[in-house]
Amino acid sequence: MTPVNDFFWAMHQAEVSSPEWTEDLLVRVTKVLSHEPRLIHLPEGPLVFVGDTHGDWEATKSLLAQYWDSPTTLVFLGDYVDRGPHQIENINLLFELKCQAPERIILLRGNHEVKSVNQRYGFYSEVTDKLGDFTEAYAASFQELPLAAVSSHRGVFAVHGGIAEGLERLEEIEELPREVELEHPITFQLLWNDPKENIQGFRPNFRGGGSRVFGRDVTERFFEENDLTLLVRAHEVFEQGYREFFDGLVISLFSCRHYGRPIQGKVLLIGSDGDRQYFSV
Ligand SMILES: [Mn+2]
Repeated sequence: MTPVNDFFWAMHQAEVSSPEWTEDLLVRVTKVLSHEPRLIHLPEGPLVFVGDTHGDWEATKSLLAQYWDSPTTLVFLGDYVDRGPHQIENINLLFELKCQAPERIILLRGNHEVKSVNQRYGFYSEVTDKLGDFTEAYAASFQELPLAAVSSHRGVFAVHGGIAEGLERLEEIEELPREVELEHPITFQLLWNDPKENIQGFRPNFRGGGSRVFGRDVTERFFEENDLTLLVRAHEVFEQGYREFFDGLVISLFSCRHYGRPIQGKVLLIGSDGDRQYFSV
């Protein structure tokens, strides 16, 4: 395990969200993320997958207290900011850990790690009010976040939204550009699409903007083409913190504890041998 200093356990809200610290942090994390591939290959040890946290800093701290000292790799599926009560604290804490132990914690990009979305859903006003002129620096760091992860020996694919129409092979993700906005249609779908029961193929999604819902048939075809058995994704709120689609081929996670109403946030632990367990946040 990578030792981590006591910094974040003792950290107070004022420190984690100070302009001085943020300025230095965003330079450091942007550099670290710029060296990561677009598709992360996960190690063979246990994996903890975390869904949307949306500014629930307390949930993130609780997860870290539970799992940081265990031999797991933490895979966060995106949507760290917007909506919740402590967005700056949440993203800054995760970014600091990414700098300290880049192999231990994987931060995938969600559809809320995007400038135009942050302008609409609260993050930019929180940044401007509390920190000052940091919106461009956050946007520069967000465009470096990897898009997806794969555990080859377990056949697990992880991405914020889901599979994308037009994407045949996982390796194609490695060539997707680093963009402030999600202009590439495959990138956009990876971060915005949703699974849907009882449909065939890809269909238009009510979320708009070129997003789609995908059915079981195209999921199975993508799995076969890429030697996969499971898709772990986030992006949708469920009261119990998770939902399984297509008889367990797709697992959707939501890991913050409120969304205008109380939610039972969940994370998913997948062991080295592929066994799965849900835990409360
Ligand atoms: Mn989302």
